[in-house]
Amino acid sequence: MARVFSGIKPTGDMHLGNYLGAVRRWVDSQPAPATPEARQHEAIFCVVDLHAITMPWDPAELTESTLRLATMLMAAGLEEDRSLLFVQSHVRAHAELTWLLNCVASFGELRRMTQFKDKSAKQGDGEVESLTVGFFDYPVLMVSDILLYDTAEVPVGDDQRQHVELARDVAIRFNSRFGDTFVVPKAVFPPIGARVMDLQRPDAKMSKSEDSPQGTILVLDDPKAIERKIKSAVTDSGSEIRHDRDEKPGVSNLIEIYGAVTGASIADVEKEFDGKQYGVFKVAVADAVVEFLRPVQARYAQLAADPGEVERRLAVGADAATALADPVLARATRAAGLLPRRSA
Ligand code: AQP
Repeated sequence: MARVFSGIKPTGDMHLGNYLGAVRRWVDSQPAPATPEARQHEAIFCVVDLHAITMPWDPAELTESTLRLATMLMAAGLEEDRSLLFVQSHVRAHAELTWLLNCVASFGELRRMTQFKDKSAKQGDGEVESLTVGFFDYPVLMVSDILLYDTAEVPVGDDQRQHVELARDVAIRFNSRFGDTFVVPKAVFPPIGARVMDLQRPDAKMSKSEDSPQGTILVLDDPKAIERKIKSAVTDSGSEIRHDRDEKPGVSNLIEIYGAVTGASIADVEKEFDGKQYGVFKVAVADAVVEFLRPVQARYAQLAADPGEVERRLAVGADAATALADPVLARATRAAGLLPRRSA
């Protein structure tokens, strides 16, 4: 079985896009309960807190968000005997490998990263100067996250395509300069739900940190809020329930959401709602999303009542992740010619 690794940033609460684009696939990728050894080698997931500090942040909120997101991942179905879950900053090898790979990735590669280009374009000229070095460099941290675990597959949403490409490029370059060291990973995307769009701005992806509360369905939103947001989702002119991302981005987004939560294909959804009004369709989408999220919300309520247990699991995860990552880091530093430290 291919080893799987992926992560999520504690920049806010998990939304439906995170869940459909990534987390649900993580849950499905876990192998059946096996021996502890097998568990550690197959499905590895991480709350990537070091990625949450590239823009200004509030320390108390970060701590809280990290724990809440870990709890949500457990509620979503990451199980202790089937996968490994930890917090990125608890495993030092991530930051250490980043330095080494900073000296392999190029300035030009990072400057071409879409997120950097978009964010710098949004800032005024002078303000680009105040973006942090971490914001420019975080793709290399992400490369390290992936390569540290000899990852074969990275289940992510569509917005992460370019980052996984960078991980491939850096791994191939490192291997050709210093000998076979890293496994070259590939990204895997869900067949439907790889890019869930904002309900109010269907040309922008649903996002944790964009300020669009009405356009973003949070996994923990109560049924009334979900219903309200879906009912007020922007739709398109005309009345046909047809999938066409260019001509009908709003309706297409709802079709994809409905398909992703019910398991229906786009063609099936179009058939089911052929000749129906937008209003009827929206009620059906809202009901389906509410039912889909109900069990996760119930499990979250149970787990959140015992944060000590969540922290225990994260500690076990960090120990296991360290045991996997340290030898890979040592392999890379040795290949690069850094003098191995001998015991005194
Ligand atoms: N709208 C989305 N549709 C499908 N998948 C999505 N993902 C994010 N947004 C969507 C996937 O969720 C995983 C975790 O995302 P992340 O924490 O790395 O954050 P992100 O991709 O930068 O997007 P967010 O959640 O909107 O956070 P902010 O606003 O802080 O940038 C990834 O696999 C991602 O593809």
